[in-house]
Amino acid sequence: MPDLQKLYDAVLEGDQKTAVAVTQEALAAGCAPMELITKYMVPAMDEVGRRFECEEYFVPELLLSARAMKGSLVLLRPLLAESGVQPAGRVAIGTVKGDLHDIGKNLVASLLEGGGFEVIDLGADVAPEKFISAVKERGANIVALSALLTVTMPAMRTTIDALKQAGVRDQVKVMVGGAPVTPQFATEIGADGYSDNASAAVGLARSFVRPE
Ligand code: B12
Repeated sequence: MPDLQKLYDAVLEGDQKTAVAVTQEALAAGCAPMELITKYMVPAMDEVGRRFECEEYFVPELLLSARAMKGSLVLLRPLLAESGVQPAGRVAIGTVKGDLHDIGKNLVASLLEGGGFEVIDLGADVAPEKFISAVKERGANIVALSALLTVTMPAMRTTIDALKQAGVRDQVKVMVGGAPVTPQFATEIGADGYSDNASAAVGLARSFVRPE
């Protein structure tokens, strides 16, 4: 069994090569992908955020840690999807306009795929029109919006308003999330649901398609 503390350290130190190597070893030893994410990788990113806040880390360190985390997620993502059940619905997911943070959004997308949803991943910095096209042209019945910056939270409201303007708001359920988002904010902007983590996001999406 590999020393999983090394995975935590590799993400914290932005060492993508080691993060990927330890992930590979852990998977070969039978570790559960979700455990690697929740027990080691997410806590490491939390510590990265803490260091950034107290100015021990700066943007280059954030980028390196994000890159290390993404490197591991490339290996883990298909395995999360494998646990899938019946296709449950089609989710258009993206980080809202102006916001480049996509790690949490990617995690939510992976777990939704794992939960049997078809996922249309629109990426980061997504303009409202792209969500509208995903609903109109690709038949998304759930729209999932992520924001990590307080200054981009208003873009969630703008996106929901744009869905209304385009006449498609009634065809979809909208869920929102990301570190600064609160349940109260979700209600204020007219979203249908909020969750503060990726696995609860799957439960939320299920409640939209099988509401009983
Ligand atoms: C990595 C990181 C970056 C990387 C992003 C790389 C990438 N590809 O994502 C880089 C270096 C690019 C970056 C840039 C910036 N960042 Co930054 N970044 C972070 C950091 C350290 C981690 C974020 C992260 O990935 N967390 C891990 C994931 C797993 O958690 P999560 O995103 O919250 O997602 C979970 C839940 O929220 C939820 N969720 C997320 N989305 C959704 C969506 C739905 C629908 C649902 C239901 C749930 C859900 O589920 C996820 C999994 O459980 C945070 C600090 C922190 N600890 O949050 C700062 C942070 C978000 N960044 C911050 C800042 C200020 C910036 C910059 C402005 C810095 C600068 N001066 O340039 C820029 C902004 C660039 C831009 N326009 O977006 C601030 C934001 C402050 C604020 N309140 O607005 C933070 C909080 C750091 C801080 N404490 O000051 N950043």
